[in-house]
Amino acid sequence: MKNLRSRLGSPAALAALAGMAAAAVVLSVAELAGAFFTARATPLIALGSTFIDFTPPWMKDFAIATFGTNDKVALFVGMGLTIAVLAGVLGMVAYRRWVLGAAGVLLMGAVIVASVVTRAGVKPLDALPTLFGTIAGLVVLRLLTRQLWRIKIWPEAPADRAAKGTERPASTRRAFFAATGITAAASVMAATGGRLLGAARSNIAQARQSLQLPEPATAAPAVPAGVQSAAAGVTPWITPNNDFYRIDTALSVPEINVEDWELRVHGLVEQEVRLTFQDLLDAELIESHVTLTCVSNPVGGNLAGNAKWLGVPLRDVLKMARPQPGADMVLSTSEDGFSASTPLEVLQDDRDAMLAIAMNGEPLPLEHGYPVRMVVPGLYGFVSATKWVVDLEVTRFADSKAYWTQRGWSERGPIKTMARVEVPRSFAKVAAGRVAIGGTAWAQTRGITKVEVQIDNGDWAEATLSAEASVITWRQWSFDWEATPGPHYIKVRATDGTGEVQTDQRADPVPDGASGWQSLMLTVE
Ligand SMILES: Nc1nc2c(c(=O)[nH]1)N[C@H]1C(S)=C(S)[C@@H](COP(=O)(O)O)O[C@H]1N2
Ligand SMILES: [Mo]
Repeated sequence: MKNLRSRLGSPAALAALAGMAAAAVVLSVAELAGAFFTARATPLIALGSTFIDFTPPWMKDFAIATFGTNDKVALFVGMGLTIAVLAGVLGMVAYRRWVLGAAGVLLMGAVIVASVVTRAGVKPLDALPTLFGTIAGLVVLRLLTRQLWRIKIWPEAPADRAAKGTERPASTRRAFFAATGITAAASVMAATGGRLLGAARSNIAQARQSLQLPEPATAAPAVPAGVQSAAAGVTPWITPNNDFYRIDTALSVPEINVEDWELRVHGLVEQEVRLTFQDLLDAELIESHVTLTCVSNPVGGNLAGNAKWLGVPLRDVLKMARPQPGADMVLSTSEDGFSASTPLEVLQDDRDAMLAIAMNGEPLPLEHGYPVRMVVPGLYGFVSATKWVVDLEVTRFADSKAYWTQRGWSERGPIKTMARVEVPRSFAKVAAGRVAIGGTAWAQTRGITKVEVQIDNGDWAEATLSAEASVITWRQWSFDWEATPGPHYIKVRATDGTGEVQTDQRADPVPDGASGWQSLMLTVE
């Protein structure tokens, strides 16, 4: 106990603490100043985004498999720990050799600035918050290490420092802890203040609220009765916006004013086209139910959602631009630098690919692409569903690579046929007797014509399909099972509209989507 206490109070430990306090100052001052600059330019957001951009496919896969849609929280926790360790080391170095420590802090500042200014849509001036933060952090580190030097109870204190200390009033550990505590509290206040100020200065959420949506020229076909699974507890057929899965590389959601939004359609086209948001409002809008699916969705996973989208058909936009012969791909790019490669013909056929401006009767939620995103039936999101879209380049697969393709994922991504069990849950304990099994299946653009359930490696039995709204939406199912006590294994598979049975070949999400049959174990009591 005494040993631990003396260790925690050792100069090295206190110097490490000083380093962490200084790092908190760097980050919080940058956060406070950052309220007046582009949101993506604060150190944590910029560093995290740079890290994401260097994420190899296996790591993205691992992060989503392990943390699901909490992958961003996990990233921030990991970054926080890394920064704390680095800052601790720098604090110890600065205590022994100030010049070296200061150089280390400046180097870290430079790394952050580099990561800030290389973000898409960030201006050079956006480096200022990091500069302010680094200077403030240096000052605080200097003050705290000086104070440490003036605590003269350690024989191992650097000799020259101890001598210097005699010129000034000696300090105590207690005073040092007070100073660090005040620094930490001030940092928390500055960071919170920066957050609140940033939110208050941004009026995007309000602008979204007051946006008036036009009526579609072509309303969505009525959803037939009975699309919902007969089994209680299956996911709602329409996914409420708040429950819709969110997958993107954006650590800070792009904030785009509809007045500033513009879409440029260019590349291999006869006529370059520029569209404003008002142009979209004035266009002939369509409305369509479309199920989106993420390529990272594991077998049985929940990275899929179904919504009613309102937007301008992409075939109309492309008609205005008139693609040249030889073009076979459209590279869509978001305001924050993400891109997706979509086959040109998919955007020209009659499948309701669109520039969407509304989701389930509301303007797009900020996290789902406000003000404009792409929605393309039949393709995984990473090659089609660009949120915050601002640029369409008509090009060729041979000439351009999209964001995830550059990182080892496929260049094309048609959605694979998938059946999912939602009730009962895997490893559930259920009572013997009638058990309602139920779930959702999808094979967008082909449709689902059959779902089968297999109990304990017995014969495949047909489930009851719920009504089909269209081939571009998911389809629910249910199955009544007379459950007998004991452990049981359930497997499920779907057949698509072309008659093809879902493959039992297991594949990982990388590079073009998971496959295989979901299988789960239940205990009947
Ligand atoms: N700008 C941008 N758009 C993006 C992404 C992204 O990282 N950035 N991710 C894509 C992926 S991988 C998927 S699965 C869908 C998810 O859309 P959602 O978050 O609205 O469900 O968005 C797509 N559009
Ligand atoms: Mo995705």
